[in-house]
Amino acid sequence: MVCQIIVKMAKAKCHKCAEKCGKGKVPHDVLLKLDRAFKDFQKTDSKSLLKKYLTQEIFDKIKTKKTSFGSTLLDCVQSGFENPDSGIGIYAADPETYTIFEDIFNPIIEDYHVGFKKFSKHPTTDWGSIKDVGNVDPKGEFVVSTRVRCCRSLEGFPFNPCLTQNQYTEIESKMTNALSSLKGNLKGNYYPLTGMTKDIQQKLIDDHFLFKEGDRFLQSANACRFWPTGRGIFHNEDKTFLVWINEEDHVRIISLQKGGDLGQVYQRFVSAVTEIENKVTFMKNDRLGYLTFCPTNLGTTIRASVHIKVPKLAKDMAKLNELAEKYHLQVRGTRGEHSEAEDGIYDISNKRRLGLTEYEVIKEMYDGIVEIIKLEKGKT
Ligand code: ADP
Ligand code: DAR
Repeated sequence: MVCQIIVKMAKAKCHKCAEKCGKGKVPHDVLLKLDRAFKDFQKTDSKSLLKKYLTQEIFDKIKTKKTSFGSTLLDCVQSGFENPDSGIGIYAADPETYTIFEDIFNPIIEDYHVGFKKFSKHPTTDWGSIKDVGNVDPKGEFVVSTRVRCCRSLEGFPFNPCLTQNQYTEIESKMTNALSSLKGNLKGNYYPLTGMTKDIQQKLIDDHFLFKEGDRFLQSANACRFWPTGRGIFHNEDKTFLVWINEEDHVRIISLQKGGDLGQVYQRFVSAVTEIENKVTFMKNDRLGYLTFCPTNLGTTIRASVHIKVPKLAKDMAKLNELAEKYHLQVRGTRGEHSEAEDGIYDISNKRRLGLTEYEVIKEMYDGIVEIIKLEKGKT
């Protein structure tokens, strides 16, 4: 009952509800645009999961559906249509899209999270035995830095494409109030993008602390409206604990530091997440765990990564990616996804986030990185 009230409140605020909410049909102009865009998309050589799974049959079955927030299939797939080089190609324009458009979301979720099927259920939270998580590179020979992050969406608010300008500032003030009472090594300050000088913003981005601006995939998904209103970063004194507000998701909680001590980074991460969750209610679904804008981040929403130098393995990138696949890892460039490696530094992290507990995700990453380092050492 409470959930229905919460959804009703969110819908009432959704900017789309003015024109499209309720039981109405998908507007004729949207259907025309969808048909045209899908025909063009089918002609591309896109390798995205959207291309792999959006068959004509599924398209025809779901194109006339609409959520109670007013989101259509176009709101979910337009980024993938406009950017054929997408890896995934679809976002959840609001939380209901995971159900209303399940015919396309479910196969993509099952493929990306390797085997999370339609009737699978995400496990309950289990941080595991934190003290058993160690340093992936105790001698400091390969790992430059280690980072663990998760995504959270505030209960009662839709996702980026449905947010009003006021909702961006509401999310920002709810979060900054909650963060302002953190103590000890989590104590810090909030820095809104509004009013931040370009030099300070660029330095934070270059130092891997702040999210980049103008991501074309997010822009095509209508995720950057009213920018930079409601966007910003909270961080502690030594920038080992960061919180992003209203980038791709409502909240990203991040712990990071130099070196390979995943145990220390994870300890700080778990303390931060549990402290914040005592102050703010986040959207959690019985089957999909924590709900996020992108289906790749569902479940635990955790991405644990190292910036690592593996010059011998990196001589053959196809082989390195194959190795990563074997250990359910993913290789990104130095500045994160859709970037190249600089000075031979690769971002390697767990790929799966859904269908495992928090501890299993961290363990999967730890074991994979230890194996990668062993192979790098053994390479002639
Ligand atoms: P995410 O979705 O986890 O935020 P991105 O690929 O967008 O991932 O990366 C965001 C930022 O985090 C980028 O600047 C990237 O360089 C930085 N980053 C990721 N992993 C690490 C790491 N292990 N050490 C330092 N910075 C990192
Ligand atoms: N750029 C989109 C999203 C991929 C997953 N990364 C996220 N959610 N930041 C793509 O389809 O490539």
